[in-house]
Amino acid sequence: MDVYGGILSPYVARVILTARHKGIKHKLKMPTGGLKSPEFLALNPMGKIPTIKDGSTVLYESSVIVDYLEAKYKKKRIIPASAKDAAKARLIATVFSEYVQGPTLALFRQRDPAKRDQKIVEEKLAEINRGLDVVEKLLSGKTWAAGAKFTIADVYAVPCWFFMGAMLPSFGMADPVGGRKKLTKYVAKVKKDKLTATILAEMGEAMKSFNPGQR
Ligand SMILES: N[C@@H](CCC(=O)N[C@@H](CS)C(=O)NCC(=O)O)C(=O)O
Repeated sequence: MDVYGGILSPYVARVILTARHKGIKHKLKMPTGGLKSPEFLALNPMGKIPTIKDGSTVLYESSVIVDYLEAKYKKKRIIPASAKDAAKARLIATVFSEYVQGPTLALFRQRDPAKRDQKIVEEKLAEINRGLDVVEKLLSGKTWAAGAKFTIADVYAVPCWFFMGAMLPSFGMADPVGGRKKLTKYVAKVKKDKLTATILAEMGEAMKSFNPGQR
């Protein structure tokens, strides 16, 4: 399977975490002509990453790709079997994505302290804190986000955590975990586990050479 994208994208990281967890052979690469080249637009009319090519199957949108991989590769499932547990895992994933990652990435436009709109910054930080309070209620308090097993909740939470850790301290949120007990335990697990620690390190490396000012 070809995965088009770079590891720094949280959406690409979801796909890579799923593929690695399931042991799916894949190659991660940026589209040679760029995201808006006619060749790449023929694969993904949105011109975004991640996009995958798996034999004759071409797909885009990280949530769709993750669902496809889960349906195709039945081993090491990331969606729990029971309706209730599956919904719980998806709920944690959605809260991370919509209510924590969304406002975290929105702060990216405010990264220059000289041009920063402090009102927007405060609004986004408050949104993130409200999202994290919900996360704290939903977290299992066990090994992984939704329970004893790695699930879709972790696939969404880990890239989100990367951006929180990388960005929020420069906005005055020195410790995004903020004393939340289950989140503290969860972040420690994610930093220690081989699969998740590896992707966090890779995203960190990619961040070092990312220079948006040059784009
Ligand atoms: N909803 C999409 C979002 C993908 C997305 O926004 N990817 C960014 C990289 S982080 C991208 O390709 N941006 C390039 C562009 O929009 O032109 C998904 O979940 O896959």
